[in-house]
Amino acid sequence: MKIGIIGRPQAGKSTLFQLLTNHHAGFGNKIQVAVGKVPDPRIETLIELHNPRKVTYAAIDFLDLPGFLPGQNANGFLQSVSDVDALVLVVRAFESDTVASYNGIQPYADFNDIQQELLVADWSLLETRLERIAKQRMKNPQAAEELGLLEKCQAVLEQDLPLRQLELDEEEEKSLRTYDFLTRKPLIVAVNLDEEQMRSGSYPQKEELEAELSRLDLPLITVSAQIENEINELDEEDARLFMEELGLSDTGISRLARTVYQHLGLMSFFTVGEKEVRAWTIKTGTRAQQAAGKIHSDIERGFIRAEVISYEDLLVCGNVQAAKEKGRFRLEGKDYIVQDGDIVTFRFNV
Ligand SMILES: Nc1nc2c(ncn2[C@@H]2O[C@H](COP(=O)(O)OP(=O)(O)O)[C@@H](O)[C@H]2O)c(=O)[nH]1
Ligand SMILES: [Mg+2]
Repeated sequence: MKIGIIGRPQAGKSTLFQLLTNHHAGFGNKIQVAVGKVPDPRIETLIELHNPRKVTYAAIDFLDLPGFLPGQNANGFLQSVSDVDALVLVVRAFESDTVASYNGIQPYADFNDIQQELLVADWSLLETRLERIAKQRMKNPQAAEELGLLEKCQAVLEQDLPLRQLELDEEEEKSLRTYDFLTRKPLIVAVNLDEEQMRSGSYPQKEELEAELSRLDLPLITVSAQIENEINELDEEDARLFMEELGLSDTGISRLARTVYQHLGLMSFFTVGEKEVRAWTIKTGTRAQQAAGKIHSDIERGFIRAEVISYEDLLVCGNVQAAKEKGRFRLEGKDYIVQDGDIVTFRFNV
């Protein structure tokens, strides 16, 4: 999974990128890519239970993008990242005498402006497509169907709403994906706060921003990218105390990862053993045989059954063997819908 970090210059994108990936973002306009490990307390417990030689967390690729400016062609700007699965839009709320602000401290206005620019980009993309299709209509029987779909998009954009708002069936969803509309991509807004705002829980334009995001059904998280980077440098006990004092119950990456998973309908199952404890990311509703394919196509092809213990049952029983003895162990077929936290062993034959 790939997530692009966008926003105005000096919003704190690179600082957030560093927080998420522990990777120092360079200067300049180069796009940087690094992996962020998805924290999961369940893995910590599985490590204690199995003492594995290797641990693999779920991971998200983050892209640190150059600051986005008004008047810039959003489509051109984001073309290089059209394959991202979601966007995180960083808006600045933090006050600073030393860091010049792009346009004052107005997170709601920043969100709105950028959203408008993305809508304009989708408009122009839509117009190009419509023209092309109008020309093809005589020759191409599929064009009529596509035209219908694009007209649905048009109706949404005409109301100044993002294409995310459009409800589509699976078939339409698939054909729309090839267009790479920007406002169709899942979007998470991250407001970057300073220490004072983190403590007080208030920042400029908070009410407007919250109201607008809830109207659009978009998730909002607050981070304090710089402070949380500083916390990362502390030893565990000091970090815990500092976070407690700030009223932070969880790290920035935990909060963001949780929001991403929820919003994109993702979940994790685990494989465990002495060799490796590992988290695997799947879409909610994935069948056991498909889930096996995450690990290896051979396991999917030669799938016989899945041996499943729920995470809670494993905790209660202490280990896999005990769970088996207590009958907290299930044999599931290929159509079993894998559940969040399932500990799975696949039996297969190739
Ligand atoms: N005071 C303060 N400075 C911050 C905060 N977050 C980022 N900065 C600083 O703001 C400047 C711009 O941040 P950067 O992450 O490079 O912004 P980008 O242009 O969006 O990538 C840097 O000097 C950061 O150290 C914050 O929460 N408080
Ligand atoms: Mg930057």
